[in-house]
Amino acid sequence: MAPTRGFHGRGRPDVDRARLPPGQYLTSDFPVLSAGPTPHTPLDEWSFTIAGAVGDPRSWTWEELRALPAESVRVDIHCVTQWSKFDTTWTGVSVDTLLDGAEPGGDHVVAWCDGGYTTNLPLADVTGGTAWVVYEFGGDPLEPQHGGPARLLVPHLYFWKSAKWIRGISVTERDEPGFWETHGYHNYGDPWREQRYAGF
Ligand SMILES: Nc1nc2c(c(=O)[nH]1)N[C@H]1C(S)=C(S)[C@@H](COP(=O)(O)O)O[C@H]1N2
Ligand SMILES: [Mo]
Repeated sequence: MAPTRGFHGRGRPDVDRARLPPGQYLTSDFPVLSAGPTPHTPLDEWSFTIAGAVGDPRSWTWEELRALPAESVRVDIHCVTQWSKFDTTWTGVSVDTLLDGAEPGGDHVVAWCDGGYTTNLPLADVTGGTAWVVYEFGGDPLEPQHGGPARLLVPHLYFWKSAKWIRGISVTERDEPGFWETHGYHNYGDPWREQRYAGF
């Protein structure tokens, strides 16, 4: 009789360990990590702005953002507190689409949010099909606790870079560390290099 491989032993043999960055464990939950209360900006007061060091700043209302070409992606996400979640599905607008025609005049960006949270990234890490402003998770509107109405999604970096309640992206000529980056987290945050904290 052929043994049934894997499903009765310890561990999670159905999981592709190669997709799990060092020091991470897999969860099927979706933990909520917020440094402050969940903001509730009415959609008719909401806008999204590309500004800072750009030749042509631009802004969209909620309706206008929703009318932009949307993309759906399936990605793994990795939190610095060591949980990873595989195969999360999101829908939103590529940052490439938002930056199209804005003429960035710097190599860095700061994402800013309702509630005051900020996070900094190299421009190269939000362009080239690597980042989205998403408003759906798992086919449903993004829940407020997870960043709804819209959040940044930058799945190749630790999840603190995926700013919830995002309202805009400022292009900057100099790298300007954001909230967690000035509170001891690594400036870049590559989960595959375990760039969790500054100085490590
Ligand atoms: N505006 C805002 N965005 C944020 C945060 C926050 O506190 N405020 N926390 C960050 C951190 S540390 C993580 S791990 C993820 C958590 O997202 P989740 O609550 O949807 O799991 O959001 C990131 N984006
Ligand atoms: Mo986090």
